[in-house]
Amino acid sequence: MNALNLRVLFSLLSVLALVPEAGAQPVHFKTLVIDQAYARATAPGQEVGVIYMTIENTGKQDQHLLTATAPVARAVTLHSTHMSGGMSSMHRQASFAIPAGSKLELQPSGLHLMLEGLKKPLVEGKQIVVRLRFEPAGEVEVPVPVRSMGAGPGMGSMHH
Ligand SMILES: [Cu+2]
Repeated sequence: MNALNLRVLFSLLSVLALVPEAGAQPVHFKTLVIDQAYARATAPGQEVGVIYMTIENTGKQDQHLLTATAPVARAVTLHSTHMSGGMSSMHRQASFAIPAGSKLELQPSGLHLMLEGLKKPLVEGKQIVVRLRFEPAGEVEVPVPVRSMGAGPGMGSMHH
């Protein structure tokens, strides 16, 4: 390989090295496709954070998300959101079902993963990791980019 080819190779590598920082790359795990993962940035001292994503089950077998963990939080819980009388409230779920051939969307005002006991604030532009345990697929790590607090309903109006 001559010097010119090496230079082309290195410039390609530096472009590729930037890709993970863009985040939200789909994660393919067995028959599951996990996409559009992101966490909401948190204010200093805020103890809870939230993660959204889509989970598609392309297989012929139903899957269930049973538990999740993240190094950045003491615990990660599965939540649903309910509206009543203009107030939203969240309820802990034992699992999220992803039936064969379906796509589950975790999104604001809906299902989400709750980060509890944050060890440090979630900073916009950074990336955290969450580990998901599916039955029967098993465990997979998903990179989760942190986005600004701005969009969507704030955590301030939510109550457990
Ligand atoms: Cu919640």
